[in-house]
Amino acid sequence: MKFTLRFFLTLLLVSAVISSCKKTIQKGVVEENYVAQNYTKKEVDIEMRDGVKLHTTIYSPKDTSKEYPILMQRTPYSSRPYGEDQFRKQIGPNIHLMQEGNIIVYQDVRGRWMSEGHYDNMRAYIPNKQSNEDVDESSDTYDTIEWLVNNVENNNGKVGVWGISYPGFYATYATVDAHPALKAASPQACIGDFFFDDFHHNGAYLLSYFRATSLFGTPRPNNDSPIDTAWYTLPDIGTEDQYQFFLDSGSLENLNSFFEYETADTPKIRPEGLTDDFFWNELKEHPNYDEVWQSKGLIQHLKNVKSHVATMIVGGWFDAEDLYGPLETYKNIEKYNEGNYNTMVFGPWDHGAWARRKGRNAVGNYYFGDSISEFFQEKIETKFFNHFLKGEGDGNTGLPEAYVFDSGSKEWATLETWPPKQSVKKTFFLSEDQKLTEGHDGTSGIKFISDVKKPVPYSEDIKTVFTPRKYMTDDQRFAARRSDVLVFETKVMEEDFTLAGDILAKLNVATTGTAADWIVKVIDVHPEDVETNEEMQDHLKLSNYHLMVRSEVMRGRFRNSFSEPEPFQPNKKTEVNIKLQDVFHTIKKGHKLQIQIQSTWFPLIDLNPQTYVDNIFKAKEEDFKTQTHTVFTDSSIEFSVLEP
Ligand code: PG9
Repeated sequence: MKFTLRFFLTLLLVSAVISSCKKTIQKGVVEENYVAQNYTKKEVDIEMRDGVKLHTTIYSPKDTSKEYPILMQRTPYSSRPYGEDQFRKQIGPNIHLMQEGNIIVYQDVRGRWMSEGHYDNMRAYIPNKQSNEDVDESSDTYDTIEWLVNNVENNNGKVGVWGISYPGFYATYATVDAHPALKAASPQACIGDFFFDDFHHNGAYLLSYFRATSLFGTPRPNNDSPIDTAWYTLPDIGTEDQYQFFLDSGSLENLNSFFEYETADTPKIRPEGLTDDFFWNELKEHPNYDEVWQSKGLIQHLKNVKSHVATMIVGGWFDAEDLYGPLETYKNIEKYNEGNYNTMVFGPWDHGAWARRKGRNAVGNYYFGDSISEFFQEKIETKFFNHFLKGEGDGNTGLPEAYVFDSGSKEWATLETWPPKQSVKKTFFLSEDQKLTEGHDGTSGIKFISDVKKPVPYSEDIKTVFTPRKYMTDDQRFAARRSDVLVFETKVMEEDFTLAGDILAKLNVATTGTAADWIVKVIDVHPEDVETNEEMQDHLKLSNYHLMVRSEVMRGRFRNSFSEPEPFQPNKKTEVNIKLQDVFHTIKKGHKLQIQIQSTWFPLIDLNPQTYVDNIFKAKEEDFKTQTHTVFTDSSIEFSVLEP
């Protein structure tokens, strides 16, 4: 008898070990048709309060023995594949949440793909809705959740939303006038404001986004009807040398022809000066932070997020597309909604990298460590959603207020606040002998010629992009060796020096012209004796690598106001303050901290004519003039520093 029992128990133990190994293996890898095998799919057109129907795809676990929360993503990028017998390879925020079983929903937002209605980029929120015709992304989300919780079988009445980038914007929007069933929202790399995210940085137009414009501005054919295939094409500039192409193109007006779509079912008579691309028209007709852009900004509407919505804002320190958005979303929810569960996770990622599973985590040439994204997905993101959608939901997630990765020491930190309350301000001045010093030597001026015929490249790569990404960690030695890039650096650090929070460049400048852009780059200069990592481009080494940690531009005309631009007075010393987005980066002992200052950054941003014109999108050839700029040595850079 005893023997049999022991044998049986051993058998039980062995099978338990095998099945847990199987689960562990499964956890790491998505089997080919996992979704089709484990989920059913339905597609429905949900009617909004104004009668417009939004195309919605619902994946439900085949195991109907229990109830599940609903995890939803609203997107302008399509909920395809369309057809109830067509399945995505992976669904949900990550494979753990997919494999645990959740009802996963994707919805084409109003005016996109298979949904009815008309699209409006970053549709403005309507605060006091007067009728069912007053609709926005908040009301569309509310109406969608109302339908889902009342019509989807086996749902547990709790809804989570998530999304990266534009879908992140819609996830944030869901928290505004949130439906009572919404319990968890994770806006990730969420666009906050198109004047500071993506298409503009402090008013400078990102020319490097040029090819993305048609994705968001091409009218759908057949009078804007639902469509299940891509109706837009990205402009083909015919070369990988985007620097030369855009330099040769001259004024942005000369690019209009790329946005005249004969094939789309568009009005054959274009209004004077406009193109068929409604987004390109918006960009070029509204060069200032006017009512059009201000009304689209979402950050201003985060002052009354209901406490039943827990938020986890996620971003990447090296995200070239949306850095302002997630940081401002987290900070404003924190500031105006005391008592809400609101946390942030920022890692050493580029745009959306935290959702990928690549083993080695690197941004461009620079390696940060192994399985950082996988750690986030399993130990942070899954924990957050399970707690609020399947668990206690009392906020005791075991997660910190701020889960932040130090991109210099390459370690995670769990902090009680962000920025750290222990951070102090430390100011360095720019001295004539290219030093960053703690005191300043008077107010002499350092001059450089800003040549519109030879703007400073933002990257050495000969590559035409959809949107810029890799440059965020590129080596900056190529720029440091140009006479139109001013370089200032500290001595070799004798101990670790941790930057934690935002950076404020307080420049005193002058120009012989009447307009100028000012770019500041923060760089971690590596020592000679470091081993090169496998991601490094062949012509580079990690030895003496000038890692760009943060960078930002201020279009000088907006120095005092983003909505009321003003020219410079020639040769008049003028203050230009530039806030650089938060960093968490230790300049390690043996490294140096370097600042670079320049006035062109091409074609990341468009070329400033350096002559003041009302609208740079309509500048003429003769407006573009080489000028001499001056940076005075009473300019300073104020860092947020975490004292050891
Ligand atoms: N924020 C990203 C983007 C927006 C618009 C143009 C191109 C990129 C994104 O949604 O991925």
